[in-house]
Amino acid sequence: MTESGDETVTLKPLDPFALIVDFRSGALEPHTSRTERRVSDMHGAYADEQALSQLVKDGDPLVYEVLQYDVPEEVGQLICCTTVLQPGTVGDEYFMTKGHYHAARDTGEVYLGLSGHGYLLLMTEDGGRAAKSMGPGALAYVPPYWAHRTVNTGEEPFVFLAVYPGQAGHDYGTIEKTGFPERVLRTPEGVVLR
Ligand code: PAN
Ligand code: ZN
Repeated sequence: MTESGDETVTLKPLDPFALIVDFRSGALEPHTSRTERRVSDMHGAYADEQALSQLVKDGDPLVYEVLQYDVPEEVGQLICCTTVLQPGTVGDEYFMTKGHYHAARDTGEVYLGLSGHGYLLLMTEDGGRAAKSMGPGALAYVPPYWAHRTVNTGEEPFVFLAVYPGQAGHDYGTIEKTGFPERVLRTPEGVVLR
């Protein structure tokens, strides 16, 4: 138990652990949770809703999965997880994550690219925007207050590790309303951010 001012924070004991991350596949062993998002989970995220509906009819492919070894969602804890984002497009827009603000806005995050290539898109509620190219070894810092989404612009899975504070939580609703300022498109000239 630690005390700071009037606040008392109680941490449940958690034994140290070491996991094995396969950089190529993103496999995390052991893991205690796996979240998957298929095209049908992404309604509203892509500009081309018709292309999305067609993909759902054609087998509803997997867009991404998140593997995690759960720890308590509390101040002081750090959540570690891998994301495996598949290659593909909806219309001309590359496969991407839903994207979110942290519910606790004053929490940041670190991403480390493990394999494949893509972009990390970021934005703030007062108009800030950024896009960082991601590949193996790229370490990206998501400051507090920045929403974040990843996009796979390659031909193979884009895999990255994320580490963020236990109390962060995820606010998806705000992004569902506002979207991100940039879309990442496959064009005959190559990858375009528009
Ligand atoms: C990441 C993301 C993960 C999936 O672990 O949660 O890449 O993206 P969405 O949560 O936007 O669907 C992270 O940023 N955690 O905070
Ligand atoms: Zn996050």
